[in-house]
Amino acid sequence: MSDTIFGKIARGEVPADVVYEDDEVLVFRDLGPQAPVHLLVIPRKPIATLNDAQPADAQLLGKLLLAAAKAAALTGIADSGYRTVLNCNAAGGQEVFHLHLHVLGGRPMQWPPG
Ligand code: DGP
Repeated sequence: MSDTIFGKIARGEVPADVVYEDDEVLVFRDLGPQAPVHLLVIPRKPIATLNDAQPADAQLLGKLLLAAAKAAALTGIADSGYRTVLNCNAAGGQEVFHLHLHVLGGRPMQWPPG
């Protein structure tokens, strides 16, 4: 896959407001927040879309969810509640082709999403 802005953030080449990181996962605040708390959870490993994830990535995908919950707790939205969103490809609304989970909280969420 080609490099993306999230690849640069993962490598520390572009700054981000990081709220959690470990060897495999990075969580930082979205530049254009759609809620009072809007986080992005990315694997350091570049995977373009969910369609590109392989069975060997299963543990890493689980770690993204665990990191989302940890970051929700760290930013104070775990108990009130939050939404995770994973956009895949054009019709799914994906703009950055480095797999990422959105974590949105700090306000009530509507259903269905647009
Ligand atoms: P998606 O549409 O699912 O690919 O979401 C991409 C998100 O990434 C979008 O909410 C805006 C955010 N974003 C784009 N560029 C940057 C950036 O350079 N830094 C940060 N923190 N967020 C970015």
